[in-house]
Amino acid sequence: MCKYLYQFLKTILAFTASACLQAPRHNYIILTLLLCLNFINATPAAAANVSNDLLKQPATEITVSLGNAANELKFEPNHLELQAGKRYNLRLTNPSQLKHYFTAKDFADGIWTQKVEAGKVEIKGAIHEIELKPGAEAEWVFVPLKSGTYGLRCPIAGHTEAGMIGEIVISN
Ligand SMILES: [Cu+2]
Repeated sequence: MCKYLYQFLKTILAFTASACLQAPRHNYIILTLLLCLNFINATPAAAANVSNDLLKQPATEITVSLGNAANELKFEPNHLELQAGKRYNLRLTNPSQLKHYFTAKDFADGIWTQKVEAGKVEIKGAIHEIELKPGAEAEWVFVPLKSGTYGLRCPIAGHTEAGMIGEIVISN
């Protein structure tokens, strides 16, 4: 139903757009239609449900250290247990003198990311890996959606091999 309406509005929009090339004063029609399309094309149901119910839920704080002050190549802790449908604030720190990555692509596909905050910057949308320079910190706020066991690693040359790997389990 919505799809038809969307197609219909798209057709009108295309038609109006060509008409407006000759009559620029009618630009407001395009604006109205665009707003309408945005409304119809709203966030996918899953994300909408997540944002409605969970954004008010206090986030469970977890801290993972990428490397340590002795420059050992490991995640501390290297095993995380999360529950689907809960909101988490994963604090990533890098107390070492080396650059590290938090790379967990399949995990990232199985969660809904609310935001990633680093310094005064806040990033919204899908995130797949985070790079932390020496001394850096970042906060990843998300809700796990898909249960499973996911691999975590730092892909910097030699780091995975040296044991900079981990496991993230999402349970229902
Ligand atoms: Cu590393």
